[in-house]
Amino acid sequence: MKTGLQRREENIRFLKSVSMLRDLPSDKLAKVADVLEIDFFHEGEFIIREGCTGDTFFLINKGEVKVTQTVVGHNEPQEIRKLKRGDIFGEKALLGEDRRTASCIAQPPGVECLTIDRESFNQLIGDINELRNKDY
Ligand code: 6JR
Repeated sequence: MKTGLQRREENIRFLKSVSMLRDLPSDKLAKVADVLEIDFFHEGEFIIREGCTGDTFFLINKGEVKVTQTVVGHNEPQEIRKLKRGDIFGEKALLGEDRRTASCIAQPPGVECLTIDRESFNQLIGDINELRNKDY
């Protein structure tokens, strides 16, 4: 059984490995580590569905996520990229877009994410320029 302190230290180590968060001041990093929740998704599960509203920001701790988007002229949403450990997603609907811009689907054998809700996102990381200006 892990103690709260071990979990926090593990989270801080992970957060420092996420390039976009690396430069956060350590007091903010510690706060982020305190509010993180862990969430598991089975293979094939939609973590995010394009067009829905959303209040959650995701960091991938384990596994792979496929991103798909509706493209004019295609009946099926098209794969636009795959995301892996240390990558983030779900920032756009928290930064002004009112709807999810793409679908994010857990790949085999499943995905473990760390999540941050809208309120903590706004307080702690919503002003990171690299995140705000992320240009796909
Ligand atoms: N584009 C998440 C990953 C992309 C990508 C292009 C776009 C938008 P969300 O998918 O945040 O939920 O984190 O909207 O809260 O190439 N993602 N690759 N989004 N949007 C999203 C991102 C992640 C879905 C992408 C994404 C666009 C293109 C034109 C508006 C207009």
